[in-house]
Amino acid sequence: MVRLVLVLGDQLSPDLSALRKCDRASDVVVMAEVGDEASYVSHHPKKIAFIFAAMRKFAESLRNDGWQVAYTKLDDPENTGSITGELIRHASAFDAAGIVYTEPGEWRLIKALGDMPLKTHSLPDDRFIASHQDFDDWAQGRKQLRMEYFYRDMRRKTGLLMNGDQPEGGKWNYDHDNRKPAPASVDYSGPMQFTADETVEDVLTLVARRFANNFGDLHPFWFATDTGQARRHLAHWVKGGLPKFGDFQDAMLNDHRYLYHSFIGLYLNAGLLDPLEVCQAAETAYRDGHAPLNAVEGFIRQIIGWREYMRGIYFREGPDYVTRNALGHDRKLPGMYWGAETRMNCIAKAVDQTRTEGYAHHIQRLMVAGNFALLAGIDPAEVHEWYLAVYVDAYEWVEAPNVIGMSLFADDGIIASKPYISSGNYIHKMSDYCGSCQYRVQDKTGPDACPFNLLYWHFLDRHRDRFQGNPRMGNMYRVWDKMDSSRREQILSEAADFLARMDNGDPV
Ligand code: DLZ
Ligand code: SF4
Repeated sequence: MVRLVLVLGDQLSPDLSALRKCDRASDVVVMAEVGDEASYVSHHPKKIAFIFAAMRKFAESLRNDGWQVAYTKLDDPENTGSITGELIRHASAFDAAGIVYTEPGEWRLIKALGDMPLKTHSLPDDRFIASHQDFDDWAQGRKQLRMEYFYRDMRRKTGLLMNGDQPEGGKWNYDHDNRKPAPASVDYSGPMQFTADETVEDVLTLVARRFANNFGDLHPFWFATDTGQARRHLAHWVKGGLPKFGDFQDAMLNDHRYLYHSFIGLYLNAGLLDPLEVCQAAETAYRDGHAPLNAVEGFIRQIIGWREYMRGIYFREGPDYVTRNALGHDRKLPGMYWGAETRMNCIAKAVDQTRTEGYAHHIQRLMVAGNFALLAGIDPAEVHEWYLAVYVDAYEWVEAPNVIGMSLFADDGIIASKPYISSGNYIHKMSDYCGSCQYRVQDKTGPDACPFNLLYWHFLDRHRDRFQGNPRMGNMYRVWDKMDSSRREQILSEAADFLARMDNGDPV
C-alpha cells in the first residue's frame, strides 16, 4: 500500500531519512505551503518567499528523480491550512497505509504529527552530526554543559581539522584571534546574488499579496533557492569571505552589512546545504593555504559546535524551554524593534538591516539587539518570537537556545556561564556605529549618555542577588560598589527614566 512521505519546508535534502526509507515507485511525497506554518509567527516576507520557492524547486527535483509529489500551493482552494490537515486529506485520497516523516525541528509540530489519527512513523533527522542520544550521552553526569567540550567531541567524531587525535595547530580554539575591531575597508562583495527565475517570481507575487503587512521588505530578493545555487554561493564565500572571516567576525560597520560573514545558515537550516560539505569546503581552503586556521576553525566551530550544541539543548530541555524567564523580565518589546524611531544608531542599524535583508550577523543579534533586550528587561517570550519571525534562517530548534539561553540568560545559565551584557564600550570598540549616533558613548550620565551605559549598571544592580556571587562577575560589582553613592543613584535614576520613556512609546 502507498505510504505518504512528508517533506517540510526546512527538510529540502535529497537524502532525508524519510525519503531514504521510502520507495519512489510506490510511495507519495507530500509537501504543502500552509497558513499555519506561514503564520505561527509573523515571518519576514523574504523568509516565506525563500521557503516556498525552495520547496517548489525541491518538489520539481524529486519529480525529476521519479517521485510522485502531492504538492499543495498556498492558494490551492482545497488547501486545509495545516500540515496535519494536508496529510489527512492526502491519506484519504491515496488510501495511504501510513505516514513516514523525518522528525521536525520544533516541538509544536512533533506533537501535532504524533497526535494525528493516522499510522505514523517518525525517523531521526540524521542530517545533524550528533543524534539526540549522542548529545544526552555527552551531557549525562556533567554539572555544566559547556559548548567547548561538546565541540571537541564533534571534532574527534568528524575528523575535521584533526591530526590523528590532536587538533590542527595544537589548539582546539583560535577565538582570541577572532575579535579584531572593524576594518577600515572590506574587500569582499558579500553573498552571491541570484536573479529570480519563473518559480521565484510566482512566489514573490503570492507573498506580496498574502503577507503585505508582515514586517520586512520582500524586494530585492536575491537568495539562492536550490542546492546548485547554494553551492555556488558557498564557493563564492570560501574564495572571497572565508580568509578574513575569523579576524572580523565580531566587527560591525554602518556601510557593510555582511562584512566577511558566510550567510550560510539560511541554506543549511533549510537543508539545501549539508553541514559536513560546508565544513569540508572550509577545511580544504585551509589545507590548500587559501584561508588561515583561525578563520577556518572559527567557522567549523559555528557549524559542528554551536549549531549542533544548540539543537542538543533544545531537544534535551523540552517544550517548556521557550517559556523560561529566570530573571523575571516582563517589559514589552519596544516599537524600535519593529522599526519605530530610535536615537540609538546601533539598534537602528541592526533593525533596519533586519527589515530589509531578514539578516543581521551574530554580534548584531547578540551584542546589540539581544544585549539591549536583556539590559532593559524585556520579556524573553516576546524577544524569542521576534527573532523567530524576523530572521530568514530562524527555526525554533536553533533560535530558541540562542535567544532564551545564550542571549537572555532566561534558562538560568544552562548555556551561558554569565549573562552576555556590555555597556556601550564594547559596541564602540567593535563598530563605527557610535560616531554617527545621537548619544555619546563616552557619556556615562546626562542627557546624551549612551543608554547601554545606564542600563548596564541598572541590570547589575537589580540582579545583584543573583549575580554577585558569580566568579566571572565579581569585578563588575567591585567597580559599581567603588562609585560614590550619589553617582550610582544618578545612573539608576537616569536608567529608570529612560525605561519609563521607552515604555511610554517616546522615541529613545
Ligand atoms: C517556516 C515555514 C514556513 C513559513 N512555511 C512552511 C510551509 O508552508 N510548509 C512547510 O512544510 N514548512 C514551512 N515552514 C517550515 C516549518 O515551519 C518547519 O518545518 C518547522 O518549524 C520545524 O522546523
Ligand atoms: Fe549604540 Fe550607545 Fe554607540 Fe549609540 S553610543 S551607537 S546607543 S552603543
